[in-house]
Amino acid sequence: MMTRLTDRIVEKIIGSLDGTNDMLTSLTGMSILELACDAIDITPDEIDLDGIRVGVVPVTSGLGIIKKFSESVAEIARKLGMEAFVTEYADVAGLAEALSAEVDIVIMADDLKFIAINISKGRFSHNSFATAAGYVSALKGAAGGLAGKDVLVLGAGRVGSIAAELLAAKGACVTVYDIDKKRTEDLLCRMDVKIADDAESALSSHTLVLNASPAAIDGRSVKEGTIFSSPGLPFPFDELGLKKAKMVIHDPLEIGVAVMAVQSASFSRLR
Ligand code: 2YJ
Repeated sequence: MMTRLTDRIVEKIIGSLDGTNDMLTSLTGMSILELACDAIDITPDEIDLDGIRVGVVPVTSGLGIIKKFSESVAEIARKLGMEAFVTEYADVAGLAEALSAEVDIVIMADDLKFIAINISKGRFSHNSFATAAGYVSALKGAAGGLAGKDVLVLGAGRVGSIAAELLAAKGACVTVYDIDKKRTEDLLCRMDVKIADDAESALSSHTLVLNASPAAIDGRSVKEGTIFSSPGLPFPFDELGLKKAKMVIHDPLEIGVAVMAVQSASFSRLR
């Protein structure tokens, strides 16, 4: 299942970017730029974002345009030091407009894919990978490293399965839960992870959780002091869960877009 952002969620992003950056810095020890770089295994001084031009193209297909989505994406790119604008036209005309303006990166999303294309290199970044990598880095920062630590991944969809792989590569001992057993079996064939039988007991035995599931989290199962890195939408926590958690890292768009934009820039702008 893929969760679609709503007008209401996106509406608040632009005005709260500085707050999001402060929140991320205090929770993870990294600003959004540092976090995005860490997610692709570079440091900010290894990349030149100066003067990078980003065109964000609104897309009307499927369920159509989400109000302020493109403008939020552009604003996130600006916060990273890039020059970004939303094209006046949508769809193919918008893409042509961005290309005519000689942008370095085009960002666009329909209901299935959300990508950033590095025009000069013809390579593209996926929001699913970027979101997984960003939230794994955030968890690493918040937990003070992941090597040898037990981490629970909730949800083995696109983001969850990539996150499981990245966590295992960082030396974490990964347990995955998904209600769909076919998904977890697929993961087992591909990587060294444990599969949990039920979410409740898995939650009650973990204090590091990467939540990439759209399901609600019952606070009664949450272990006191848990750090949640939680891209999952809608916001899954109840009051009790929030009280017991030591930290909840969550945002609707910023981390994923920041990693996607920096990764796209890295294809042509590494120093
Ligand atoms: O241009 C627009 O305003 C819309 N076409 C944006 C659609 C945004 N797409 C989504 O929210 C989908 N869930 C895609 C996310 C896929 C990657 N994780």
